[in-house]
Amino acid sequence: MKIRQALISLSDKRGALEFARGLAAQGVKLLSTGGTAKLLKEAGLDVTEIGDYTGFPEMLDGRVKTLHPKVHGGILARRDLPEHLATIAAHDIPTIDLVCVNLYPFRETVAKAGVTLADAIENIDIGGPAMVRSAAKNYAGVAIVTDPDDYAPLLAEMQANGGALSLTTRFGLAKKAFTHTARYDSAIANWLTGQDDAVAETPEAAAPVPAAFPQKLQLAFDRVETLRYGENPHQQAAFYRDTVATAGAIANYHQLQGKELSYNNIADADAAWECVKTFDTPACVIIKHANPCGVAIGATALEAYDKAFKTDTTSAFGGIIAFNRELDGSAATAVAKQFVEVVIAPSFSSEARQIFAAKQNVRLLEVPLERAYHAFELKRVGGGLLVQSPDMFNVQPSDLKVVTKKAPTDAQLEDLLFAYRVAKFVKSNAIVFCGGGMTLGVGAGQMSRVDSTRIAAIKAQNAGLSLAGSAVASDAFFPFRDGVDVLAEAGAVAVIQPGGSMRDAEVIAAADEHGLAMVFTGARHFRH
Ligand code: 93A
Repeated sequence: MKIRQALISLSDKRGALEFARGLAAQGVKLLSTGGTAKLLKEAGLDVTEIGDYTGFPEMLDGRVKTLHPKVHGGILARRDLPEHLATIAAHDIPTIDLVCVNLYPFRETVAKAGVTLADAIENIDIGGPAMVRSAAKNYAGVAIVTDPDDYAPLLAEMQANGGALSLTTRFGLAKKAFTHTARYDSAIANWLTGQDDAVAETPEAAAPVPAAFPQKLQLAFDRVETLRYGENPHQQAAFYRDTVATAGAIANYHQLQGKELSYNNIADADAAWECVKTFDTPACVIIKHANPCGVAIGATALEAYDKAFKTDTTSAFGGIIAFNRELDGSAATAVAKQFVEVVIAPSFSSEARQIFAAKQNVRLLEVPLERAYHAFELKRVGGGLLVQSPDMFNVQPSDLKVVTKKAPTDAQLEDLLFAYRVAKFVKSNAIVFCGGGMTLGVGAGQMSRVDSTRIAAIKAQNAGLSLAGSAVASDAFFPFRDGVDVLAEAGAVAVIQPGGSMRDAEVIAAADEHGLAMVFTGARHFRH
């Protein structure tokens, strides 16, 4: 289908001129709205203003520009129906074959501090989405362009095809276009439902800060890939990415080599990546079944890996390993000795790439390292959705309160902070023994805290690691003194926990009895 006439109406004018020039060069007639027409005319392009085209001026402060039968008739007429073509001809309506639109910046407007309801309302685009939807509905005869990144490839396709775009291309553009308007309406619905009803009375006053959780939550995700199966082979699965990308998130991965990622791979890679990102010094995290089975910091990636691996050499088999530094040749050599499913790092040196080239099954994921958080965490429950803000508490020395007679030494303090940061990523009830910047024993996912403590101690023993002099973190308070008794017996000398139990006094007394140093953080890290 050859493009003869195009309508261009853009708020985000990035790349507009080059696109319009490219269309004009291929003999396409250009129609455009006020601001866009001005830009194109100033660059010397031959453009018809929409008001001149429809015979109606843009009116009502631009609220009505393109809402006219000459525009929508020219877009919506079915090219395969002679009656439609006769009707538009009778009304002197030429067809519009390409529509290039992006919408008033609603999202950007409401993101501004002190935005008023009136500002927000004026930035609700009506004519734009109407054209986008008209053109997308009639993709059989019209191309709808909503993404500046598509300009260059579309011009190239037209160039190669005598000024035409294929049906497949137009169908792809239509899908994108409906996603564009769906997201736009979601943003409006989310923001408006977050507003207090009282603002309707005084729309010129700054609108209240939108509630984090609007009454109606509209979410939009883009499918990244269909997965072979879900948690188990009899379950279907796919991976979706937030339409508004979170910087530094696992969904931004770039796979350098290896087999297709599985559902469990992605879930574990996320756990590994989120955990390793918390550390400033070189760190390594090894994950199995969503729990860290070894975490360590070191002077280099290699040292961090060696220490993390030592925590639990048995469980590390088939693990997911993440680094917060470039994976260099020496660390790669060490990692490649083990059976590993996925390795994640901000980058891989060429030496590391070569070492893994001999192990093509290992999946290597490069993810840009940034410590941003997504806005919501979601958990599906029967017939509904649980939504929470992410756990952004990252314990600092100033949060700590010493509650025992003994205070931790500086070295113990370092290990306590490390242990608590790891405990945040261990399924509750979490108990994490640490020493010298590495995990020594991890007790995860137990229904009782004392059992988690016992398991963590047993695991350290199995790994041949001594807990004498160790620091230990508990992700939530000890409800009874029994957990403290077990950890002291295992050899721990310092404890970090949130505090806040009815029996804190009993727990602190037990710690003093054992000669332990105990600190409270004031915030717990449940993880389910
Ligand atoms: O105010 S509108 O809802 N009414 C319209 O009829 C209309 N037509 C196009 N907004 C309308 N537009 C929007 O104007 C487009 O979606 C685009 O974002 C913007 C481009 O305006 P200008 O070319 O004047 O900068």
